Amino acid sequence: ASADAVALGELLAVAEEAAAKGAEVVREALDKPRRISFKGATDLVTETDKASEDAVLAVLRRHYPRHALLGEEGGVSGDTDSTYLWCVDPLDGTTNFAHAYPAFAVSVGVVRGSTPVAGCVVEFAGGPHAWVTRTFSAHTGRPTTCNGKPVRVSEVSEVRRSLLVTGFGYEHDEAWSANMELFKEYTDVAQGVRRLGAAAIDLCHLSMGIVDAYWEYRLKPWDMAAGIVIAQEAGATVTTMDGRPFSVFERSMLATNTRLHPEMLAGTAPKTRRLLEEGVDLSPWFVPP
Ligand code: 2AM
Ligand code: CA
Ligand code: CA
Ligand code: CA
Repeated sequence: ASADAVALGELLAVAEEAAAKGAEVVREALDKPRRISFKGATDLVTETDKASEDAVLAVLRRHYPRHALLGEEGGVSGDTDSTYLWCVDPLDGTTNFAHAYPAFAVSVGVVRGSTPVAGCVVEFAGGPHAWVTRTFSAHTGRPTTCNGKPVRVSEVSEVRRSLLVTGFGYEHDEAWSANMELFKEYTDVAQGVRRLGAAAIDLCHLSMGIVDAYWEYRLKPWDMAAGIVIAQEAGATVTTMDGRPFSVFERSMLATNTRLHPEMLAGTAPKTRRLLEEGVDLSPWFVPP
């Protein structure tokens, strides 16, 4: 176990170094005009997404030339037979970044099999005239930190006392519509439901107890890898939205402060099972060999 802990500590140090490099690129870009192009009608990408990914991947390749890498912008590279797969979201919350709305991040996570084992998220908060960053770090078996200090999920134990967060991807499909219904239902019963548009940040906010539960359909490994280990090591429970064990290749996620998990599942599971019965594809995004 101690040899494992050393390896995890090293993986985390590299995740932190890589995320910091990406964040430097993002920070510098904030002072310049942002040039936007479109992958789809509402699916934006900027030069900064790509520049940040290049900076992050350069650090990972230098330390681990034999590991597999998966970046949102560039896809898979490196040795796909490797035990480790790095999942990189070079700019999570691109739409927010494009508008200088303060909820975007650089997310670097490393997955063994289908389990995230270490990750770092650098969150940009504050907004114009007051940008600040928060760095969330975690590896399995060690408490999550934010800017070096331990963080913990909330102790809220009833949905009626909770602040929730969810997300909607750019595919406006059946799962998206089902989540619109869930959004409406939870708005009636929780103290509030937020939608920031940056999955990695939602998981970090869960880890520090400023939201109590988060769910979403259609997530990708790079959205979740770092955030999952950050949330779990701060006390969160993570499953699929129908209550099955979680893997980073699944396409629905329910992450809670643990106390809320049964009550939240009672809401998300029936709708998710109905989607599956209707033949909506919620199968894992990718199955590792
Ligand atoms: P991105 O900014 O890295 O593309 C899951 O909700 C992910 O989808 C988010 O983390 C965000 O990742 C992206 N996303 C959120 N809202 C979106 C929107 N309206 N259009 C496109 N992508 C969105
Ligand atoms: Ca994107
Ligand atoms: Ca993302
Ligand atoms: Ca992104």
